[in-house]
Amino acid sequence: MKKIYITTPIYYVNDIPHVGHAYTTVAADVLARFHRILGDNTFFVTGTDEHGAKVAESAKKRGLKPKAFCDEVAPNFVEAWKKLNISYDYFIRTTDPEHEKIVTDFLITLYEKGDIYKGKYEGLYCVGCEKFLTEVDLVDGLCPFHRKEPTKQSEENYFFRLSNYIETLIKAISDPKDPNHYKIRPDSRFNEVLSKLRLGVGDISISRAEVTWGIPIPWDESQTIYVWFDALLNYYSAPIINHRPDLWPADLQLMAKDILWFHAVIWPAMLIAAGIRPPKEVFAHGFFTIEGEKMSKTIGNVILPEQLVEKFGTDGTRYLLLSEFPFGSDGDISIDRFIKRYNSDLANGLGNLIQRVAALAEKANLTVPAPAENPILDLPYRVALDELSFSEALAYIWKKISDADKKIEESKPWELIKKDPEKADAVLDNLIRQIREIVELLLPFMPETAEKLQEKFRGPKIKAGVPLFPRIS
Ligand code: ME8
Repeated sequence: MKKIYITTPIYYVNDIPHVGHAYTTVAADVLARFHRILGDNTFFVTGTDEHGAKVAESAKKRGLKPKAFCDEVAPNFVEAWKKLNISYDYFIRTTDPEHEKIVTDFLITLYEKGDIYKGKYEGLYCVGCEKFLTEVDLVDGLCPFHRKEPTKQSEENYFFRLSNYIETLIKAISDPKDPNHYKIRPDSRFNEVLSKLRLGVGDISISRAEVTWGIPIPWDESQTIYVWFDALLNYYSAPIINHRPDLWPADLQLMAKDILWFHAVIWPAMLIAAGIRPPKEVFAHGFFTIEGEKMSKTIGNVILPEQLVEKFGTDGTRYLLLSEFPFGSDGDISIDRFIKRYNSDLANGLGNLIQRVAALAEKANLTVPAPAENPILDLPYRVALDELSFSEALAYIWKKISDADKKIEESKPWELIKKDPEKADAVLDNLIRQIREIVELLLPFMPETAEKLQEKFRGPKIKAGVPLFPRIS
């Protein structure tokens, strides 16, 4: 049985779950559901990133102790994922004591190997990013992501000898035969990482003297572990906490391009340093804007998953998020375009086909045989999903929908019902088989809808029922 362990980033717990988080999480969910259908041993993890300066600041603003604050807000993510029907196997929180213990032990391993040393750090820190920036990163003196001036920080920190691993990493990403080989996809991102590695990379600070909200450095309690060092290890802790260490290495780690460097360079280097195999693949999808603007609280254009679910339903939202633009690319979304696409693809396309065929089958009083037990998913669809080309997999399904529509137009079963009932039955029987195929392919993307349709078209008698996707404005 093939194993597949899929992860999303663990999102900063202080943030409100928004459509950006939903994008990655829905994508991961589609893959997890697809692999479960294929019969693979699937494990899907998401969760929340709960330590560090940013979370501590938010807790202070709310007048709460950091842990109490995290306990209050972490359920926001659990709730959001429930609304989107996310089928994660485990939700990890970095304040879980088991995770904290794994992080501490991991750090001790690197320390004992001589990969950690004390040094002085001076640099520009952006709390929004939870990372040091260089002058090159700044735009007009500001962090380009958070549009804030970074603060100057100078302190004694512990460093990880990342620079020692650059050659190892270059070999690991370039040579499929390397024992530490891992893929970075899409290719453009691979090239980006490779050229940056070739330019040379310095060591990184992995502790903080100023930040108290974090896991203490075991041999020096005046410092806490840098939030990213702690957070990345969630991927490794989750299987151990679940008593399934055999799930490691992760097979597919999803994120957006904003945090690719942490996942494609720092994370594998940490693992290789500890003698652990890196994940098999990291995939960075694009960033989307909202009507051409970066999504931000300041601009006030943040879209929340529940707003979308309220308007388009759970499955409508899942469909719209993944069909809008190719997964690896940057894109733009807008509610207006979502409405148009909903009406054209879901109300007219899928909804209309279902309604027409079901109504005709009812009218013809058709009897259909039970569907086959083990449907076979078409090859082009499987290839598209293996490539994480969600929009292509969906386009493949929608091509089948329009083919079925054409078939109805050509054969005019509503006329045949009177003129030639036997032929009408044959045509409708065929259409129902096509719909069943479409429904199988929809399962990972629109699970609730697909299950309802499986029920509706199971036979022996089919009823028209109510439309699934009434038009909206
Ligand atoms: O970075 N377009 O968490 P985070 C596409 N805690 N994806 C988007 C997006 C957008 N406009 N906005 C957010 C962190 N995302 C760390 C991760 S992992 C060990 C620690 C998604 O809450 C995308 O997946 O800032 C991005 O990588 C992630 O949210 C960042 O989430």
